[in-house]
Amino acid sequence: MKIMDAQFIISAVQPHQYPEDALPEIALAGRSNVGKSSLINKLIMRKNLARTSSQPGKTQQLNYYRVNDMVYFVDYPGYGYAKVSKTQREKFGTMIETYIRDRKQLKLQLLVIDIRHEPSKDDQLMYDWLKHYEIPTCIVCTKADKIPRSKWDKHIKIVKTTLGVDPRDSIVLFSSETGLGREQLWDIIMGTIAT
Ligand SMILES: Nc1nc2c(ncn2[C@@H]2O[C@H](COP(=O)(O)OP(=O)(O)OP(=O)(O)O)[C@@H](O)[C@H]2O)c(=O)[nH]1
Ligand SMILES: [Mg+2]
Repeated sequence: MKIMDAQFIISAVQPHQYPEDALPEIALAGRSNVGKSSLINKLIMRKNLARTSSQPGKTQQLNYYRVNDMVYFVDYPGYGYAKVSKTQREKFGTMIETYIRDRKQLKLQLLVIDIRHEPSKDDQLMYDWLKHYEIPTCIVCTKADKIPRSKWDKHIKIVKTTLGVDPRDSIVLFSSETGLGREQLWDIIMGTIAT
């Protein structure tokens, strides 16, 4: 994918702030620090457009990035960060669930998982929500560079069984360090946008 243009658009707190031009949206969910922002930066070949976290758990908005006047990436706040208060957690839950349920432009959800670890309870809850609302999902197992190649298959199997991945959903092995999986993920994204 050739990136001609990539821009940060808005940190949206309320649905009325979401863009109104009806471009397809690809959203990213995952635990705090799993590598969502790094993944966006890698996809769009910009080192630092999506802010990678110095303060985990701080982002409580939906961050919109527009690429090639063609698609938005929507970066969710990371979940599972211990220091976030219960009230904040509930606010987060409501915001995300509303977005997933109501946002017609949401064409594909990327659920980002650290390949090294078994998916958490929050990951499972998120995946169950997505399937409840029938959102096409791609599981992205990132930080692949952190384990030897010989272990990739075994770890992917653990992710698959723990989440109970729907056979219609794809799984991509990714690394924001090496760029592994970048083209494959773009192909999946373009495939969903086209339909
Ligand atoms: N080795 C390696 N490190 C990665 C990879 N992806 C992300 N990281 C590192 O992991 C840390 C967290 O990455 P972020 O992209 O900020 O994670 P995030 O999911 O956006 O975090 P929140 O915004 O807090 O939810 C950073 O130090 C990244 O450099 C990867 O594929 N490989
Ligand atoms: Mg981030």
